[in-house]
Amino acid sequence: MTPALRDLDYFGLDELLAPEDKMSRDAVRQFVEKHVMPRIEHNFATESFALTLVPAMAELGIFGANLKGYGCAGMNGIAYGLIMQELEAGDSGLRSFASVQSALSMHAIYAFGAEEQKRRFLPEMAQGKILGCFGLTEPDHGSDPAGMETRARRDGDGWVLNGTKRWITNGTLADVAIVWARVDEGIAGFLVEKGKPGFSARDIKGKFSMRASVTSELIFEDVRLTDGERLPQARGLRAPLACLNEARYGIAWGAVGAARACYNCALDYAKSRRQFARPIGGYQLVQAKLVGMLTEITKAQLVCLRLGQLKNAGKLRAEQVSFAKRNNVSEALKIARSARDILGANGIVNEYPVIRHMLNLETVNTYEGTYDIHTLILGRDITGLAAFE
Ligand code: TGC
Ligand code: FAD
Repeated sequence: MTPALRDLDYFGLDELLAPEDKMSRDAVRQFVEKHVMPRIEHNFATESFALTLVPAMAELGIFGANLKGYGCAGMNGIAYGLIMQELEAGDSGLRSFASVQSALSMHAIYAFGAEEQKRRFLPEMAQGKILGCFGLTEPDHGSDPAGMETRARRDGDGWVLNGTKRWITNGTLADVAIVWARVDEGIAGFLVEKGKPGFSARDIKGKFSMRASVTSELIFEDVRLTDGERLPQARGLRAPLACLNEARYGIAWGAVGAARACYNCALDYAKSRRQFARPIGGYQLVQAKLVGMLTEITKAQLVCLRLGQLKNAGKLRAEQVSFAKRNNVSEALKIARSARDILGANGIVNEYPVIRHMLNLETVNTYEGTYDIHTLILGRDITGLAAFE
């Protein structure tokens, strides 16, 4: 097993997992070992996502994993979290691909679509034959999506869509974009299929983070849509924000995978690298760093497990998801930086996965609500006072 994918279970949490959840996790870990690790550095170097991975991911039930019916695997929240963790131990871009397909695009159709839309899209999305993307962010509206300028105007019994979405994962790969737009009554969601006249997408190049993931800009110029292309149950900003809860849940778990990969790598390195005639792992300062990593990973694992229990019981609050996303991602980022430091000069080359994870986690700390936005969400929850404006 590649060291980066090795398990870390200091508190014996495995004993608390159901056998079938562990089987799902182990199958995804093997997939990452066999199919992702041999090529991930190439994809990161060439700013590309390996679409050849998609059929095997579909076979493992990764797409729409926790949705019921429509050809989806119907996994519980803990199994879903565990597979996100394994994907992100490979690369955050791989987990992002799965998050956007499942938690954002499929979930939007599942929760807010008409029965006909669900039947048409979900089974093929579960098989990876239709890819989705989720367009909420705009060039001038990131943390504050309520200010969005993309607009759908009524035209007879249809709609005309105009606007730009930016920083959209899988934008040019997607067959269907879930697009959030202002309408007279508030915010609405639309299904915009590739090839629609007036709809174009182009990739954002030159990223230093998430290079093995496609990030795009979507442009809508007088795109004509029918009522059948609107998500009928999505009314107001609460609809896209509900989709974000699902994705943030997966990220909270996923970040632990990236952190674990960095820790494993730093531990092995510290035991074998000798300076001043001794392994550097024998020095107290290095041990303090490793113990700090172990502690934060273990705490994040405990947060995830409880998060999963609450989700399975239908009791999970959005603010608890914010707590977990904020904590686990920022701790994973600190762990990646610390691991990079332990590797010295070797910490900056792609012979080791650490610098790739570290750079990716800069994005993960920003998207799906920045660290500070989640601070404000929690601040509002405990004080009853909103500090966004
Ligand atoms: P606010 O007044 O708080 O809420 C508006 C309405 O929405 C409801 N609501 C939620 N519902 C479900 N889940 C949540 N998490 C919710 N948060 C709020 C709320 O009850 C209200 O409902 P109603 O019926 O009363 O109208 O809205 P606000 O404009 O003050 O904004 C609050 C804020 C700042 C927290 C929100 O805008 C926010 O979360 N901003 C961050 C934006 C963000 O996270 N964007 C992510 C884009 S997608 C992405 O990054 C994908 S990355 C790819 C990958 O996942 O891998
Ligand atoms: P801004 O909102 O401009 O924030 C800049 C800084 O200001 C941050 O530090 C922020 O915390 C701070 N700030 C903002 N408001 C406040 C406030 N009220 N108080 C204190 N501080 C504040 N979006 C999608 O819709 N779909 C996707 O698939 C998607 N994929 C992405 C993939 C990548 C690789 C990246 C980098 C982004 C992606 N995003 C996506 C966009 C992402 O969600 C946004 O970048 C994020 O929400 C932050 O918005 P912003 O970049 O405009 O930053």
